[in-house]
Order: sequence, then C-alpha cells, then structure tokens
Amino acid sequence: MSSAGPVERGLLGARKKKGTLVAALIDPEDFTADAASKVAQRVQELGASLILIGGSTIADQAHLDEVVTRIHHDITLPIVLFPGNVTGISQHANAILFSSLLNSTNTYFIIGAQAIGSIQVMKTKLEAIPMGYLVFGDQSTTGFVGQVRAIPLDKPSIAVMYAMAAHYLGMRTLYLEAGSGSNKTISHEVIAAVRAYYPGLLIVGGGVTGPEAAKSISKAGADIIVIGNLLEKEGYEAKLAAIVKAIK
Ligand code: 1GP
Repeated sequence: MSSAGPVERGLLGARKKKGTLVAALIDPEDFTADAASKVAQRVQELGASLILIGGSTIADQAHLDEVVTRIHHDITLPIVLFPGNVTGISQHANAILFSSLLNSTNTYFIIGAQAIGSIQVMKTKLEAIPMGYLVFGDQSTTGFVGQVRAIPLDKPSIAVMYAMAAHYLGMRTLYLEAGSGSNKTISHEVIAAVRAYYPGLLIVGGGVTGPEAAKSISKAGADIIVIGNLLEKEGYEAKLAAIVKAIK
C-alpha cells in the first residue's frame, strides 16, 4: 500500500493552514511552453497552491515534456500531472494524480490505462497520488472521451455512493468533475453530501470562473478548487485574484 509522499503531505499541510486551495490547470495542448510558463508564474504570484497539467486529448508527449520542464524551471509550486490517458505522463513533474475514472462504462478508463501506465510511473519515480475521478453531467469532453455514465448533477446520494467506494478502495483523493468549461459547477449540495462522508482530499472542478461559485464550493467543504478554462481568457488575473480572496 502506498503512503502519502511529499507533494500530497504538502497539500494536506497547506490545506490546514490556508483553507481551500486553488489549483491552476494547464492543458499543454492549448499553450506553447512560453505561454504556459507565463501563466504558471502569474498564478503562483496570485496565490495558487499547485499546478495541474493535463487534458483529455494530449497527443504530443514531447510538447508535454517541454511544457512541464519549462514550468518546473520557472516556478516553485508543485507540478502535478492530471492525465486523461497514458499519454499524459511526464517524468519532469513532481507527482501524478493516479486516477481511476470510476463511473466510466469502459474498463480501460477504470483500470486498463492505469495498468499500462503504471510501469512508466514506477520508472519515472513520480509520486503517485491515488485518486477516484467522478464525472458529472453529460456535456463534457472528459465525459465523452472517458465513456462515462454521468452522475446527475442533482443526485448527491449517487455521488456519496461512489465517494465511499473510492474511500474503501484506498483512494486518498477524490475529484468531482463538472467538465472543463461547463456552464454548471458541481453543486453545493453534492459537495456537502460527499464531504459529510468522504474523509480524504476533495478536489472540485469544472466551470468555476468567479468568486461566488468558488466561495460556495469552498463552504461546501472542497479542499482544492481547480481553475482551468478561465486561465485561457483575456484578463483572467483579476478574476483569479478574486477567487483566491473569496476562499481564504
Ligand atoms: C477540468 O475541472 C477542470 O478538468 C477545470 O474546469 O476548465 O472549467 O475550469 P474548467
């Protein structure tokens, strides 16, 4: 059984000290290495606590390596991979969310890709953070690619069932995903219901673009809020600063 490594312990410690943390998600497919590094430097200054690197459609691993290496060189925040497939692994990151898409209908996304990727993760000595990944709503790219049977956004009891299964399977982290760019976030009710039972690190993402949504998600009990799409918009800095302030 794996135990928590330095990145995971660092996040748990930061969570205790600072309250809900902000993770900035950079999809390498959408950025040059230069642009990715610029965003990473800005989000570090604005109070993000970690950088997630991932996307559902990563095809160019050389570019992924270039982006991760460059960010690693330019900032001090931990860089954590959030892979949608085996193509999302880079040895230059600090850790990987070693995740199972629990509500996929295809065993490839539940355990197949993990088996294929595991040897590479071992060889790279990346810190693996075991995570259950749950996709809600039925509009997202991640849901389509991952062939999910989406959890309805208004069914907290279903979310709790999966959350407890993740917990009993030893997954120390759980990610509630509304989908990148979604016009609905995971609701306060769903997060609060999961929080009441799931004791691990609770990550929430998808469609968070402003301080009100972030505050509600934080109050419901999320440990980490993921911000992705917003970072690709003109003038994201002011909104990100407002989000960080709202959840302090
Ligand atoms: C996507 O949950 C993340 O996997 C972030 O979503 O891009 O909508 O911020 P956004």
